[in-house]
Amino acid sequence: MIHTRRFILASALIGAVAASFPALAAKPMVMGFSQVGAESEWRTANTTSIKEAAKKDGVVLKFADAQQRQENQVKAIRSFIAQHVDVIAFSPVVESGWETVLREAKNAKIPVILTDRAVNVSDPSLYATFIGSDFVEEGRRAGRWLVERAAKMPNKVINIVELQGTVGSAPALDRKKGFAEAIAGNPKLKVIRSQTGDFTRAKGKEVMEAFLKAEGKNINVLYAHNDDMAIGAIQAIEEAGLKPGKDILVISIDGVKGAFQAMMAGKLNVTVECSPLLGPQLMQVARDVVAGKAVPKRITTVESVFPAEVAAKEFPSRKY
Ligand code: GZL
Repeated sequence: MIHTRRFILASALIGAVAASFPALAAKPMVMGFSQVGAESEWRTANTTSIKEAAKKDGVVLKFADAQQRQENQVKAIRSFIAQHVDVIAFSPVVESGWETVLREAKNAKIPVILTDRAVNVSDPSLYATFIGSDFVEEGRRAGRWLVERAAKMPNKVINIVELQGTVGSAPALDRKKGFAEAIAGNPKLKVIRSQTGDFTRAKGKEVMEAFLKAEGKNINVLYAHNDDMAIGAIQAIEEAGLKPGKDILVISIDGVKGAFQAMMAGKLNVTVECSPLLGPQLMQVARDVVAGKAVPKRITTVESVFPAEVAAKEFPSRKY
């Protein structure tokens, strides 16, 4: 009994001392974060979410923008290791080529959290968890919307052109796979051209110009792996004298404000949501990982589909 009383007294004393000397309080968690780049509205919103969540949570964030280059991400991760950060998080620009640097982090006993995009590694212990969307399902949702729409179209054949995301990235590979899966059973639906627009508006416009030059009025549908490429392509469609959303149906993914504005203008038909607002969840799971708590290996974000009919109603509540 006496021991318990002494223990409680000692704990209270330590607590009081720590509170009066902030330096003795728990030191803030230090996170090294390597971001893909600033290639799209989605990415900008993702960066804002992470920085705001770190600030709100009292996390010291060391943030590095890789400008969509894997070598810059590898360099940043090595720098975080050298700085002995508590935890490393990153959105891998492409799926492969991470084994070596992730093993270096593991050997340094620094946990790694994947956000947004997955990696292809033989040893899943190289990362603690992956927080992000199910890109295959996003592709399926885009395909399902088109299958339903095609049922009401008189066309015997519906020709689709596809703007793919960054070559080798998880969202590009998986959105292509999911869309193809969803339309496979419909003989009317044919992908006649498919090429990367690297997730940017500029490249999306450039590739759509080439599609239009080659195929012209033969194109009935554009499927873009993100809204930025779709918005760039919409400009190319208009410059070719055609009506986006009418002459060519436009389907895209992300759900950024620019897509809602295009839908309200009648130029985009549907956007499949892919939420970039991963910051709060990342900070919470990072604390759990650093504290040695068990966390799920895969944390999937919950998302919706927004057809043009609901754009005006939903737009005021959109956060990105
Ligand atoms: C998806 C994300 C993709 C977005 C693009 O989670 O990785 O990268 O769809 C962004 O807008 O560039």
